Amino acid sequence: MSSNLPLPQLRAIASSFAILGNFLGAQPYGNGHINDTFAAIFDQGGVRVRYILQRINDRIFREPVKLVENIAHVTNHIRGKVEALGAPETSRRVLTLVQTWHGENYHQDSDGHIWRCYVFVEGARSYDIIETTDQAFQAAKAFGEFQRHLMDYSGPRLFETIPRFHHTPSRLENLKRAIEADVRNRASQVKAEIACALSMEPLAHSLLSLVERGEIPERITHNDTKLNNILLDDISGEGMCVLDLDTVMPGLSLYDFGDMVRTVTNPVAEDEPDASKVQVQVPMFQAIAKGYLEGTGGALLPAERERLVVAGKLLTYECGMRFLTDFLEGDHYFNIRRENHNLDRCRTQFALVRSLEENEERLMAFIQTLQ
Ligand code: ADP
Ligand code: GN1
Ligand code: MG
Repeated sequence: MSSNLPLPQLRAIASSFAILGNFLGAQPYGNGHINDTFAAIFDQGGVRVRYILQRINDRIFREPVKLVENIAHVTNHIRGKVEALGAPETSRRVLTLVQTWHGENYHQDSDGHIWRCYVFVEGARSYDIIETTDQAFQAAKAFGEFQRHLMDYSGPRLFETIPRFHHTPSRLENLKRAIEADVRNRASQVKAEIACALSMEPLAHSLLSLVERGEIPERITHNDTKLNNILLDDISGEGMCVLDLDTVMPGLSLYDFGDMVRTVTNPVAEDEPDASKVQVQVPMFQAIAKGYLEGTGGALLPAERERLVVAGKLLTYECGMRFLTDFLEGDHYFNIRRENHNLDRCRTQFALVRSLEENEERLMAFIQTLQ
């Protein structure tokens, strides 16, 4: 989601990037929760060509210039891989940063905010709710391939854009601090959600303890593999382009798989006000497990495969806690569009964790069939 900006301001920003032709207009675009995203249209020799303009959220990403440089390194590496594979339409398969007329990967506006510009990937779309198991498979396969492409990344060390991003025990500590401070006097309204979050504390340590024991490796991961961060081709349905590279940094493959479980197996929107509609879709889970294993091309260790279900529970729990914390703190992190928006989001997440627990044996039994 994006706030609106006056057209002359958007025109000035768009004109700082090395785009030929005439600026026709720009509109807020997409359903992201973090950055301000616009689709800008240019007339290039009689053809209307779109670009994505994004103002990076610098309350969340404190070093936006280093973040854009990360993205340049990652996209250059993946472009090399895609080209080596001989895949057609490279600029639809990896994000392409458009440079400014000065040859920079970003533009700084008069208020000091950092903007970037991407080639718009046409003929593909992102989904907030999945429709078919094939879409689930394709999305997971593409996120798996993304992970595989980064396994031999040897460019400059990537900057950690949000420290401890998936350190779930820290997320729980943040929640406890928010409950204690209760700056908006909201804690009494959410006693059940607080109790639920606290009762699941052991889950918070489930993957970190494996990393500490050296059982699962750190890799370069995406870390925000929600469904609307991938574009599926309109015609073939293939997972075309992985988006939202702001949190690409060292992490666990299981974080990427877990966030897909969170967003793909839920049959309703993340912000559905009636959490009783949340019920894990087992065939969707099966499709992403198959797709991710295929995309990663056999690179996942048995210790990782065994934790695919736990990862889903963990990432969903973590996200639910983050929404609850933001609700208690007055909604300053995630973009909201209505009262109690973060609370509705938190409730769907906790309902999904419960449903994953209820179906755990079935899901685990399916994973065994894949090994
Ligand atoms: P946020 O960090 O706020 O989630 P994203 O980078 O995910 O921002 O972008 C928001 C939305 O904009 C995406 O979900 C997608 O629909 C759309 N989008 C982003 N980049 C492109 C692109 N290069 N081509 C087409 N659509 C894009
Ligand atoms: C945010 O940027 P977006 O909308 O793709 C958030 C994710 C959350 C997600 C919940 C940088 O993702 O971590 O899981 O919302 N991104 C950041 O919908 O915090
Ligand atoms: Mg996004």
